[in-house]
Amino acid sequence: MGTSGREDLRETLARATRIGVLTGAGISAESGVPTFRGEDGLWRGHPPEELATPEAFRRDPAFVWEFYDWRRTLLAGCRPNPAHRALAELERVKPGTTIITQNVDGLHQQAGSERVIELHGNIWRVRCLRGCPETIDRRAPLPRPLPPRCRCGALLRPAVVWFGETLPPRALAEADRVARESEVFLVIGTSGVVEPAASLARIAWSAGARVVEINPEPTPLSSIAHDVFREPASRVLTRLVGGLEAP
Ligand code: BJW
Repeated sequence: MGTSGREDLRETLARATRIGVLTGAGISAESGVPTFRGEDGLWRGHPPEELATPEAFRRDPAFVWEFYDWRRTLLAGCRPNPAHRALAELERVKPGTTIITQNVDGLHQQAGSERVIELHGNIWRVRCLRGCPETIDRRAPLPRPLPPRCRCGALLRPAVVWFGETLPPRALAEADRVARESEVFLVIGTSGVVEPAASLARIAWSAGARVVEINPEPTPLSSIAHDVFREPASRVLTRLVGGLEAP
């Protein structure tokens, strides 16, 4: 970790009132959720870039739904891990903490975090391609056969953001504001290759935040990080957050 010559990170965190946190698939890895670009990221030999696209869905909606059905089933058995819980605790002692997550698994909210911006949607929600309001309970098993259809007859799709699609404008605007206003910006468990999420770390850095990367592997964002922890998120976060006290 590169904190030599700098104020201890825990002291900076203790003093900070606005803390931004960008999370990616790596924070859920210790809950048993496969990451996208790791060795376990392939589904039936397909990388997510091939499945998480509107083109793939247009070509074969049943196939894409099988992928999401498999992930929903897997996620139903996953629970928040100590890293999710440490961030919920951070928000409790530092109410100016906001999580910006690329994850669609809802584990931050399950851990008790309340200020969570979901950049890429949520896998438990579905939406009608014709624009009807939500028609399937978030966690209910999908009706068979796949692909599921809305009562209006149109296809339903997962309410997530695929490549080439724009992010929810309010979520992105809010995330941009958080990045600009943060004194400390934690970048946790993301490969930092998917835009515009990755740029939020650069925005925070340009605006003067102390950027902290927590990831066992180097990423394109490592070069802007003031502090780098090459360890699993749960280990670092329990250490960093433990003992912080509410002002
Ligand atoms: C641990 C750990 C442990 C492991 N502890 N760490 C500018 C330049 C070039 C291209 C673009 C650009 N702007 C936009 C684009 C196009 C595109 C893009 O970014 N492409 C790049 C890949 C090149 N972006 C988009 O299309 C976005 N839309 C958009 O910008 O609209 C406007 C526009 C469109 C077209 C052109 C220009 C503008 C939409 C992006 C949507 C991403 N969607 C997905 C799927 C979501 C639904 C689903 O879940 O199925 O989001 S793809 C997938 O990647 C998912 C993730 O959220 C996202 C990021 O992945 P993440 O979280 O970083 O995971 P991994 O697996 O990559 O990394 C895990 C990390 O954890 C690793 O580093 C491990 O080391 C680490 N780790 N264990 C800590 N225990």
